[in-house]
Parts: sequence; structure tokens; C-alpha cells
Amino acid sequence: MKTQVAIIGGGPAGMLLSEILHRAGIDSVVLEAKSRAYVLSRIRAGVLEQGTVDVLRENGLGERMDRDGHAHDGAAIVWAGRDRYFIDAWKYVGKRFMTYGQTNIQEDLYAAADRRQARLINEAENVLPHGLTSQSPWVTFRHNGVDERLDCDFIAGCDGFHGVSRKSIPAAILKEFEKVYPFGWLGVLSETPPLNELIYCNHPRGFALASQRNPMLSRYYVQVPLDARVEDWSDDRFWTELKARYPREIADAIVTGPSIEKSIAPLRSFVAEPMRHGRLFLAGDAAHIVPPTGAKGLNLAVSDVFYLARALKAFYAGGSERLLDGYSDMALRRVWSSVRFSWWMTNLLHRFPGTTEFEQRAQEGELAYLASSRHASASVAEQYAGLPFEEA
Ligand code: RFL
Ligand code: PHB
Repeated sequence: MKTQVAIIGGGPAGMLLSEILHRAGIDSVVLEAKSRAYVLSRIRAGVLEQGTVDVLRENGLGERMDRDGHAHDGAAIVWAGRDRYFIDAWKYVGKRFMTYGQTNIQEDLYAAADRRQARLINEAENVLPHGLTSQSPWVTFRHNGVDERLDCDFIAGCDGFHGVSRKSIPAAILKEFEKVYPFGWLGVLSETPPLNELIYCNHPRGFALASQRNPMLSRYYVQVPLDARVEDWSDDRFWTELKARYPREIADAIVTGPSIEKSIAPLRSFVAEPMRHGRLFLAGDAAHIVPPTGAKGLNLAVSDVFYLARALKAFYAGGSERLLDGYSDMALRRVWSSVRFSWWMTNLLHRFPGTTEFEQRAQEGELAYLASSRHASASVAEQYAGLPFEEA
């Protein structure tokens, strides 16, 4: 098999890259390890930055999002006994957000791929990139019991944190930065009407978050210890704990019901540099992970893909490698700004093991300061909204 860009991973990063390239007349093949049903059932992100919404719209992926998504101006934070604080991106930076599930984006991307009869290979096994520093790299894999080889000009490593792409960069070249947090998030999806806004909560019992997917689908999270097991969290226990963390009026407004999904995600910050080795380019979770507190992971995957697609388009349009050469540095500038913000927000809102009353008061003091300061509020709003994409 032959193509221009071999894309490893059919998550949001890989599928969006394939779609944007197709619209520019560039051929690609996507190799995805899991089945279509598995990919389409993963429950993950929910909050899209304005920049992400714009990229999806510009590439013909906005129709269902604009119909079913919930547009909003920012998110609230509540903490012990105080008034709420609203991160107002619309007021301070003129940007809005869309609540629209990653699961839906993934469906929209697969539907668009079907319409153009994209070459998307699910359940590709033993995917391995080769010849990265040559002009003509290739990828080997096994599909339906047959060994295959895909020749290409470039390889895009969009295979998430556990993929093979990053691991194929020699250790002497790759530098990794990592921070693992001593807790996870237990997430519940339930067919109940959500609160009408996104509300983060700092509480001595631990962090909590109220989010949504649509008018009859809610998404909630509570911070849990690293050794927590989903089996130990009945729906009753979850709702009781969630309500114990929110101030009374909010707790009373939460509509409970049976969960339709329940899972625990550990929290981690991770960055791999550089995001390019020869003809291999990393994008999305393959190169970086953020704790979900800042709602940045999917948005970073989209900005990486935006930069990478622009660089590949410039290359195929005139042969210039300037943007490809600048890709890693440009993507990493935006990555580090979101990594820093997500780390800060995680520190501000979670209860760390061994936290003393001093540290709890210091967190509450910082929240009170944010709520009282126009300057601090503008800074938080600017970062939560996401930095603008850099010009080529
Ligand atoms: P993905 O989604 O992990 O997709 C990678 C794909 O590659 C496949 N793969 C392979 N394919 C072939 N060969 C191999 N060897 C392979 N190894 C893996 C995988 O099967 C998969 O299909 O990475 P991608 O595309 O970079 O997308 C990143 C996002 O999924 C991720 O950053 C977000 O979900 C993070 N995230 C959030 N991001 C936001 O922007 N806003 C949010 O509100 C938000 N909330 C969240 C989140 C992530 C969460 N979890 C569970 C980690 C909330 C949670 C709870
Ligand atoms: C979600 O809706 O799943 C969600 C929202 C905001 C976050 C993380 C996850 O910061």
C-alpha cells in the first residue's frame, strides 16, 4: 500500500488530521488498533475552546455540534462557604466554549470519513513505523491475519499516550517531563438533566466537577484516592459524596439517577520533546498529557493537528519545509502554556494527601483573590479560553 501521510491512531487527532488533509487534496491512511465500536464508545472530554470549535466548523464538522452542543461563556468555581467565582472568557477575552462530547466528535469524524470513503483500517495489529530519518518512511502492521506494509512520505503519530510512535524516537533524542498526581477522577454519566453551567468545586473532602453532554445527559466527577476501585462506588455512594462537596443550593439542584457509565482516570502531566523525529510527527496525547482539570487535552490535540496540517499543506503546495521544521517548537509553545495552566488549576482545586489546614486556607485565599481581582480574573479567563493559534 502507498499513501502520502500514514496516520497512526484513529482518535480525534488522527481522524481530524486525515479529514483536513483530504480537504486539501492530500491522501492519507489511518491505522487504528481498536475496533470502530470501541473507539466510538469511549467517554472522554466535553469542553471545546473557541479555537477548536472554529477548526471543526471550517472543516465541515460543525453541523451537529452547532445543533446539539451547548454554547457557554465560561465556568464557575465554588469553595467552602463562599460565593461562586465565574471564569468569564466572554467578558475578558471575547471567546466562548462549546460543551459537546468527544464521543460525538468521534462519531462525526467517522461519518465524514465514511462519506469520502477514507482508508481507515480498524483493528490494525503490531503497527510499527520505520525509516523515520529517510525520505521514504513506511509502516508495517498486521490486519486480518495478513502482514501489510504502507509506504508514505510522512508518518503522523496520533496514537495517544500508550501508542508506539513516541516510543520509536530514540531515547537519546527524546526528553520527557512528567508529573503524576496522587489521586484520580471518578466520572459518572447519567441520563438526568444537568445543572445549567459547568461548576468546579474545591472542598476539604476533595475536588468535584459538574458538567453536561446534552439536556438529558449529565457528567459529574469526584476526586478519589489512587487505589479507589469502581466496584466500591455504588451510584448511591457517588451521589452522596458529590452532594457532600457542593454548597447546599447546588447540591439540592443536582438531579440524581442511575449511572450509565462509571470509570476512574488517573491524573498526569506529561510532555515529550521534540514532537518531530525525521519524517515522524507526533500530535495530541502521543506527545503530551494534561490532567483534565483545565479541559485542555482534546483542545491541544486539535491545535497540534491544525499546525501539522498547515505545515503539510505548505509542503505539498510548494515543497517548502519551513513550517514542518517549525512544527515542534510552535506546537510546544501552546502545549506548555496549557500544561502549566492545567497543573496550576489542579493544584488550586484538589485536596492533596497530607494537606494541612494551612494549605486548604491558602487555596481558599487564592480563590478569594481571583474573585476579587479584575486583573487576575482576566489572566485566568485568557488561559482557560485557550491561547490563539500562532500565525504561519
Ligand atoms: P486518543 O484519543 O487517545 O486516541 C489515540 C488513538 O490511537 C489508538 N492507538 C493505536 N493505534 C494504532 N497502533 C497503536 N499502537 C495504537 N495505540 C493506540 C488508540 O486506540 C486511540 O484510538 O488521543 P488523541 O487523538 O490525541 O486525543 C486526545 C484526547 O482523547 C484527550 O486529550 C482528551 O480526551 C482529554 N480530556 C479532555 N480534553 C479536553 O480538551 N477537554 C475536556 O473536557 C477533557 N476531559 C479528558 C477529559 C480525558 C479524560 N480521560 C478519561 C483521560 C476527561 C477525562 C475523564
Ligand atoms: C467533561 O465535561 O467531561 C469535563 C469538563 C471540564 C473539565 C474536564 C472534563 O475540566
